[in-house]
Amino acid sequence: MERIRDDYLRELLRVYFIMGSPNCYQASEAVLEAAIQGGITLFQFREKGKGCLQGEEKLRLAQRLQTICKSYNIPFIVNDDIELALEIDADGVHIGQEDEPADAVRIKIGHKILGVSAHNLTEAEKAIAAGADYLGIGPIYPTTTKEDAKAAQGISFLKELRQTGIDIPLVGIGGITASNASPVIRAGADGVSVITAISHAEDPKAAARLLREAVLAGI
Ligand code: 3NM
Repeated sequence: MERIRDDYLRELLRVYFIMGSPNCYQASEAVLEAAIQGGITLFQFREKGKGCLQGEEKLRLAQRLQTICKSYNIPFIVNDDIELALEIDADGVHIGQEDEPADAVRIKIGHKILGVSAHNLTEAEKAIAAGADYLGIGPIYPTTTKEDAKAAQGISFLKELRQTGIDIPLVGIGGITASNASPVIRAGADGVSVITAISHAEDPKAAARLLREAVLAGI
């Protein structure tokens, strides 16, 4: 497997759905399948928070969701858990600043996709030097989904990164919905990552479709 090309990754980041069982009111499998049918372009398994599955149960859910992604050709990214990503041969991992350093993760995962959350220019430059394929920038808007989320920063940091000449694929995250997605794209993000906007929607398929329309309108 070769390292993913930037132009292909930019397309994958357009509508990036993140979720784990604590985020869903319905079965995670049903939510994921509906989201895919609505037009998400990438999926991240993030089994975190109150009531999250552990061990064997987490592994089984990951495998079931990965099977669904495979059947629709949607790449499957694992949040934080490098061992799980390697065990199931996921397409990539996403790590935060509190996790293992990005350069060590890059060595472990080879050419799998590596996403890193960055909150300032120093973190962004360090992640790029360590071999990140894309950066997650957030929280753009207020969010209650991530317990230790920082203060919302709006689109200013995204703009700053692009004005500095940083060209790496970027995805905005935090409180993003179909109604507020387009400024994120106009500020320089290649796509948006969402949890709640799809996982809590009564109709996750329709929610994904609306989000996709909003993003594509801004490209
Ligand atoms: N990371 P929602 S904000 C997982 O700022 C995550 O790095 C963030 O969930 C960051 O779409 C966030 O429900 C939560 O706001 C995103």
